[in-house]
Amino acid sequence: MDADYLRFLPEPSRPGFVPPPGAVDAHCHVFGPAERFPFAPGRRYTPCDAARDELFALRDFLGLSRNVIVQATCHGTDNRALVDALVAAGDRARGVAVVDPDIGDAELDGLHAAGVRGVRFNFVRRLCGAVPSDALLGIAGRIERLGWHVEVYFEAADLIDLIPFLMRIPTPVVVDHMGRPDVAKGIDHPDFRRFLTLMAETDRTWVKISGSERLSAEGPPAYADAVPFARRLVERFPDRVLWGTDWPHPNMISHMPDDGHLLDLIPRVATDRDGRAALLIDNPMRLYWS
Ligand code: 0GY
Repeated sequence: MDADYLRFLPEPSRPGFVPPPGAVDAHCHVFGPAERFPFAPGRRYTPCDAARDELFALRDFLGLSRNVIVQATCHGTDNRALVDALVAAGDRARGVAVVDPDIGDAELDGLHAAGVRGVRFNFVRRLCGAVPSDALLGIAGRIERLGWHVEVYFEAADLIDLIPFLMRIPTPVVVDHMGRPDVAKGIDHPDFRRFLTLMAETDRTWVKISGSERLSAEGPPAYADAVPFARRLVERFPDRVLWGTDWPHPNMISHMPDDGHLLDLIPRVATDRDGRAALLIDNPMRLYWS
């Protein structure tokens, strides 16, 4: 089966930035291997195999300690590859699953035992079909007892329509990839300001400082046009930001990012030691491990 886009770099460069001990990559995926964990029949893209042991090798190479593995659309609601990775990682990984609205409590309990701590709702139209909001709210209500959160992925221009829905979610909400701003529009564009307002007004909203490589038009290695967005979020909401590589970078067509370069963005977006400790350790440990 051929993948639709580039394979991840097997040998990223060694970053100049040395993460503090205990640092968490809070957004990454495992894909397949397809022979063992087939991709979803209705998927919108076919990824390259990116197995758990390759993820763990990257974690160790970059000097990171833990992973948060997020279910991606290409595996649909079949969380077996995710669970396999979580079990293999032991306490060094947590997961975010995608589940069907009619999932039973026993299955949710099983996911919890494996290390799942959240469910993901995806509103990016090119990636998956829409699920009715009542069904999603039903899931959100059912996971509350487990102390889980909801992770949401959307494009910045769609936030305005999603806000009433987000307000009805009873759990913490984690927003992927900085709310996917259009960086060409600049940091003062109303779409990004709307997201900052949401963050300011709802202290249960968290954000992933990830995806600079997909948002940037200027490209590698500096991704200079995406950095101000990340820095603004880190400066304004130091205790609700999480950082992740997004390895193995699904759907990256322009180029395949070097994870060493992505690590070197960290001191540019979190410019002091306390901010980096919050971003890389304290915040993810509080959300996923407590
Ligand atoms: C994208 C990127 C991603 C895809 C997914 O669930 C997914 O398929 O998350 C990503 O990992 O950031 O926008 O195509």
